[in-house]
Amino acid sequence: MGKLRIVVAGALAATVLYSVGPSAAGAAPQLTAAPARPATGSSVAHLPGTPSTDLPLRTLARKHGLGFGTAVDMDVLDSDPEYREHVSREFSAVTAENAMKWESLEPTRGEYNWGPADELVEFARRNGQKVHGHTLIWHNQAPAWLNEGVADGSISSAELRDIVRNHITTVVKHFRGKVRAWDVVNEAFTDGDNPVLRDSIFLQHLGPNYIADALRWAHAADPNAKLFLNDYAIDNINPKSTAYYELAKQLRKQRVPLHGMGFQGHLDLQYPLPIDAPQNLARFDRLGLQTAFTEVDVRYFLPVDTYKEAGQVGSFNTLLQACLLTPRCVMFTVWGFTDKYSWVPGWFEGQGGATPMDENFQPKPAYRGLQQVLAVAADPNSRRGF
Ligand code: 9MR
Repeated sequence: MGKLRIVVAGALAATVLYSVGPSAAGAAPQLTAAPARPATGSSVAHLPGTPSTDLPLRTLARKHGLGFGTAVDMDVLDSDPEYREHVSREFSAVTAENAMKWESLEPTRGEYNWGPADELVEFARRNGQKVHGHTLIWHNQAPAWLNEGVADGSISSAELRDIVRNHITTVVKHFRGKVRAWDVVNEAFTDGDNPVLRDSIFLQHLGPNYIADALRWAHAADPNAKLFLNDYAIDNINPKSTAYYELAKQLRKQRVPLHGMGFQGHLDLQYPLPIDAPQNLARFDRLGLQTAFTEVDVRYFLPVDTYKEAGQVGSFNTLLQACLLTPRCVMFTVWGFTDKYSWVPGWFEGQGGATPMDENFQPKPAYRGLQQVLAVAADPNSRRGF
């Protein structure tokens, strides 16, 4: 009777021994004590001669030179010590889920509230994490005073331009040297077959060059920060990602300081998997841009079953593999790591389960899948000889 050693990760990190019963030649060994879940889901066997997979995501990502990040909810960081511990242990990058958005930083005109954003920056410094800045210009979560002022005409187009330049300059300077990269403009294009620049107050009043201007202003405020555009539904090759590709090509040609393209990666199992993500990222890579998955989650209609669980593993891994296959893909960030705190159930009725850990911070198969890929994938900068 053999022994199969299975290390169960979790609060206790207990080592559990399951006896393996006698089996007919060629048949799979039978576990005489069945684990609570199938072994592929909750447990990781460390077998001699194989890489160790049960390590924090940040540790596994490091050998690829990849930052592994999460969005951070500052209220939760303050109130839930378990959440805090997981953020510091698992991740080498953090993105403020809301705290660096314009309405959070400047709720009243001219009065900045730096508190929660500064707290995240300090938390990241203490934990050896890099901060991904999100976001300078976005049609959502702009402050009410700005939207109202533009709508009632009390803010003119010329004044809006000054306000935008001032906002970008103030924020980027405040975090100079502390924020690795900025999503300078978020979600600039519309969806559908013929994407165009979104009809935001920025397009309406500043014209289509507002994107180039925003990048130049941000660059002047912190010449070392990497400047990204960022959007959803551009993970595969489609009209919207192609619109970004054309824009990026044009901006690079004009020597506008654009350094990276962010692919949010909000996937939903009811839609086709973006299997051509590697090819999509490759074309941005060839423009000399960094790439990153910036907000990955994979939602589905509850309750979960094994089909959905499997689909979720495949979806996370498809994006992670695309990143690892792309030389300049620098970061893979999940938009929340525990189902205890995820934006999904509040926005999509009946859907959830979108993150790699369950509501008790237990790793789901999706988490194990990410570990597997990170642990076993060859380092692209070594040993790739044919
Ligand atoms: O997760 C964020 C949620 O807490 C906010 O209520 C919401 C408001 O717009 O924004 C969510 O984050 C979004 C991100 O900033 C940009 N891409 C889409 C994300 C999910 O909506």
